[in-house]
Amino acid sequence: MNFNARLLRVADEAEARAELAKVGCHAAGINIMSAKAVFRLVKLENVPAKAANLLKQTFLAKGGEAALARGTADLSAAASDVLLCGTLKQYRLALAQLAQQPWGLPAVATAVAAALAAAEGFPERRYAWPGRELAIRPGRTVVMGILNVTPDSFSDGGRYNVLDAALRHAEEMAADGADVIDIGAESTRPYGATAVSAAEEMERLLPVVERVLAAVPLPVSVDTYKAAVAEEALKLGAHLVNDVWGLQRDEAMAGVVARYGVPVVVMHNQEGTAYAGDVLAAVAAFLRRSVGIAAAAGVPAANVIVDPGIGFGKTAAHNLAVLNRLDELKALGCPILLGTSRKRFVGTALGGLPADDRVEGTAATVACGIMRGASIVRVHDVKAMARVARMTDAIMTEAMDNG
Ligand code: HH2
Repeated sequence: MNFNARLLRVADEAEARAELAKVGCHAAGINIMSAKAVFRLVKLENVPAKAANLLKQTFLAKGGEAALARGTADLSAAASDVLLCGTLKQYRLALAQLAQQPWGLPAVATAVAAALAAAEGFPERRYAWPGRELAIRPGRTVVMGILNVTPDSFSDGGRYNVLDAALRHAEEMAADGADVIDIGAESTRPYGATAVSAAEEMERLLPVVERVLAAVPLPVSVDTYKAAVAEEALKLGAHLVNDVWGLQRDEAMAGVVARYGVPVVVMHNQEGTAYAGDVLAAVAAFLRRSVGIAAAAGVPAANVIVDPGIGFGKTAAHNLAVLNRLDELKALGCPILLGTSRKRFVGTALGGLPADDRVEGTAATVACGIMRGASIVRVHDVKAMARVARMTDAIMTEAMDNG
């Protein structure tokens, strides 16, 4: 007899409960054991040494662990990053105690509890407008189709042709399985993009927004970081704002989003590709700031979607790290949007393929991104990527009917 020993992977407590049920545990047993079946590592930055030491004692007492930098125990270091290790059960016991301790530990407990809760998934979101809706939920990835109205995106010249081509493209994406259309009029490409004025951006964007809203029964998102442009598009009836500067470029943007009560994508961005430390830590810190700016302006938490900004202020290696570790951003408690479509790092990873030959590479990023926690994928090749998304959803849910 070899007992057929296998290693199981459980992503969260719900999956642990399912495995306990398969063993045949009693319902009461499942309640007792599920939190012991999920192990988590939580990283904290810059915890003052006294607090870090007490954190370590508390976690050790519960059978967990807290790894600290050398020099923390003898207080020769002022502060330490901390790697907390434990089962959910050990966290619950430790956090209950930290809540009653000094030196800022209650705030540590609150932050850790929030990150752990977020890792269990965000509540399903359903945005509804007359005649259109958008649901963001586990197991059914949202496909956002890209509609560019930069002068070079449709090469056949005059204004009527540009509008007409844009409209046909939007209709085609809707027929191909897009759930939302993202319309942008300023190329945000980090290499060789020219900034346009708000007036020029509006002139390109608004007629297309208007026509698409009238002809395509899908929610429309506007890709702009300028509050004035977003506001004019929202007045026309656009449904979402996609800000590639995470509400941190134009300080009027958060107020506009709050006033119109629309969902907003906040994307990480920076000038240059230098990071003082870990790229994911920087992306998470930036997005946390964006979430805070949204909250302070009165945007409900349920209207915020985060995006790591693949290709923005990142080298090819950074992009791969962000994609492979995308699930770290779940700690923010928001759905994650991923924009990898045809981007340069895909071409680079495949030996230098041009933008029009990156569809398979993009497919790999979409599948892996969904498996790592993306809820929305922003893509050019809607027909192909909707299939990739539906297939990945089917695998992730072990179900064929995710519509
Ligand atoms: N990428 C681009 C533009 N807008 N918005 C979000 N939220 N996330 C992104 O990753 C993102 C975005 C840039 O993509 P690029 O390939 O430069 O142009 P486009 O995709 O507009 O054709």
